[in-house]
Amino acid sequence: MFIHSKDPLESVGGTETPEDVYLNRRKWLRAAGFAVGAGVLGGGGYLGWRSYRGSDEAVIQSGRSVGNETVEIAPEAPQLSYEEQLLTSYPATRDERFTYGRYETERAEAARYTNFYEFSSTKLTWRYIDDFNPYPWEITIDGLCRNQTKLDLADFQKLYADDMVERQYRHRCVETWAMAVPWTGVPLANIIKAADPLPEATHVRFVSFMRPDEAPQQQTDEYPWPYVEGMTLAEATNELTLLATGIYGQPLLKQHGAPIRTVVPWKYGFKSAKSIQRIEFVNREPGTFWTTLMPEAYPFESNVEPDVPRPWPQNSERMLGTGEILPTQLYNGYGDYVAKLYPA
Ligand SMILES: Nc1nc2c(c(=O)[nH]1)N[C@H]1C(S)=C(S)[C@@H](COP(=O)(O)O)O[C@H]1N2
Ligand SMILES: [Mo]
Repeated sequence: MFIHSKDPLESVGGTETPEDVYLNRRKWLRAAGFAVGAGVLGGGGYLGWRSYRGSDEAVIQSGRSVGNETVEIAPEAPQLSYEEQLLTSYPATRDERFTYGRYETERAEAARYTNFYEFSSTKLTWRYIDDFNPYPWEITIDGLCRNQTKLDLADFQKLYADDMVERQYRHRCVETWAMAVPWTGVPLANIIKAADPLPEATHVRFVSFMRPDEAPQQQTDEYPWPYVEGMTLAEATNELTLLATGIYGQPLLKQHGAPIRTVVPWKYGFKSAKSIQRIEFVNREPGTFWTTLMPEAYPFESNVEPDVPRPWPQNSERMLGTGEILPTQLYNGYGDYVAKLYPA
């Protein structure tokens, strides 16, 4: 029997129900290692928002009145901390077009069974992730595009505040486990549009971080670090593809790929790279982490296809938590959105 040394949700986050958004925010900040409350803010300075003494919620409301109460702004109030700036994006509006068609996976079940090879090749990556410090974070968008940029994550969230959505998606790992979880993020198509790719750009390449000091498995050369993934430009701009910063209405737990990752729900899970630092437009199919390691099992395209063994059978899947076995659907059930990308 395995004895857990701590709660997987502790690696950032809490166990509250959605009603406790206020508490959630405080807990997330604490779990992320940040003191909560007035006087400990600062270090931000990106947005010039003001905070109030004694009310995080007021901080999040950024200078407007809260409920019926008018709250006074302290004259020299400190600015929002970096993490508090990130929290202002939650919760995002739910995109009601997407439903699971099955039970939502419990937050703790998803959090304690994750693939994140930078930290461990077991599923208990939350036990190996304490040294990972994803804040602050910069993301570079470059390669074959007209508007190359380097964006701080808090600035990114501010820039795309109106595009942030919550979507309930099914997730299918090639190992045949599956889950159904709500992601918060921005459709990648919006970011690609802003980058304005050149006509010769055919693919998008996603590069995760390289920090051997924080990620134990990056100290070995068993794997081709950093983790790299890729998609065609058409796949990357499909409306399903998200650049996600959150899960279950909160910023991503570290083990889910904090602070920013892709979510590509019609492909096997490994196509959704975690903790991305660079998005690059290229003019050929890029080499990827898993294709480099095992090309037969993990070809570049890797759509969910129940009739194609990879190399083990892929026609059924096991839900995290409940253990329920369900039949696997072509494109993970997202054919209405993506079948057009793959004409027979
Ligand atoms: N950087 C990085 N991204 C990664 C992985 C990884 O090991 N490293 N594992 C992938 C695999 S195999 C899956 S199934 C999903 C799992 O996402 P989750 O752990 O948040 O459920 O992340 C993918 N993204
Ligand atoms: Mo996976």
